[in-house]
Amino acid sequence: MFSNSGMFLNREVKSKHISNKMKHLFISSIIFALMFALIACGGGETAEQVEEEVIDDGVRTINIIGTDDMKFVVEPSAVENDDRLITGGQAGQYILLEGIEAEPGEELRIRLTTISNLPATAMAHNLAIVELGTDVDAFARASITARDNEYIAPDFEDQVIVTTRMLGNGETDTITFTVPEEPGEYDYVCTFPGHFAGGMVGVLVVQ
Ligand SMILES: [Cu+2]
Repeated sequence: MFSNSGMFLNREVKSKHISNKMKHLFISSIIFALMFALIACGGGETAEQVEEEVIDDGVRTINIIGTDDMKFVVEPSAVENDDRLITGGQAGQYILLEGIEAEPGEELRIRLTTISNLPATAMAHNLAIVELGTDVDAFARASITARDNEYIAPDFEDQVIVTTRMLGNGETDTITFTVPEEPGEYDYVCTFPGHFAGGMVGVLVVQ
């Protein structure tokens, strides 16, 4: 009983202390806002605005994650924000990404991140988009022995439109490129050994 009432007392004292603190914060924030307004009136951009411009340059950006299930996936929010993603249902907390629709000549940015519990020697991902008509199965098979070339078979290099680096857990690579003008279905694939066979593949639909 005694300890209970003690606790209540303590809480009351505490809340008074907090409300004083809040008042102080409130006044401080008004002063801060006034100062900020004065600075803003002086013209020029704030650091925050400049940073935003660098990140948000208008280029459509797709954040893709490579998983230990050997799948390309995206966050559910990415699907909500971009109706040109072709998806294939739930993959744990993510959505399976089966393809990307794009306009001919569109500027596109793909940011691939690997999330894995395994070392990079056992689990790494890339995303390589190839020309129309490429035998993607042959490309993937030939790339198995191309470890020194980030698992991109040299014989197929001229058929690769663009590729990310090979990425281990926690690594990210961003590629920005111009979508081909010729409409069609361009395959993209992860060339880490076994991953194409495991379903790490998709299609860039240009139309
Ligand atoms: Cu992979």
